[in-house]
Amino acid sequence: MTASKIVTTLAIVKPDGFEKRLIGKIIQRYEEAALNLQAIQRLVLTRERAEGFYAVHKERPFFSSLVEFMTSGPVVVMAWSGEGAIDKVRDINGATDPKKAAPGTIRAQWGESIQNNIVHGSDGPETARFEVAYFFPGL
Ligand code: 3AN
Repeated sequence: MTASKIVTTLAIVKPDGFEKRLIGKIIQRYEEAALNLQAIQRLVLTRERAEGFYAVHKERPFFSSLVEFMTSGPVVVMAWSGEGAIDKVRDINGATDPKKAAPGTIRAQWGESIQNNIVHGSDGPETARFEVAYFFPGL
């Protein structure tokens, strides 16, 4: 028997997802994938906190617009754990560009653009560790 590896990942309902009242539906998708909610908080990101979170993108042309968007309204940050949690959340979210996202994914269903794409999910083990600790240092 292979030992299963439980990991924790960070998901965010972005301001567009909050405004569209999708929090319950998004949580339901993750729960249906047998993921376990470890922590959750509703907050409005300050510019500094959003810039720190997206620091890896700071040289990208879309950085200031992304920070502007992420600070434009409330977000819900969540830590989810389970076997393969990082990939599961990304599969449920769908591709960054809603037009390219697989049918039935959150972004295909509700995303409006590459930037306004409803949800965030950590993209790998290192990022997940950084991002979970960024919002939930005790976890
Ligand atoms: P993902 O969130 O799918 O891992 P990343 O990490 O490449 O995508 O990008 C982080 C966030 O930056 C995306 N969720 C999206 O909101 C925004 N973003 C990425 N690429 C672009 C782009 N070309 N134009 C505008 N915003 C973008």
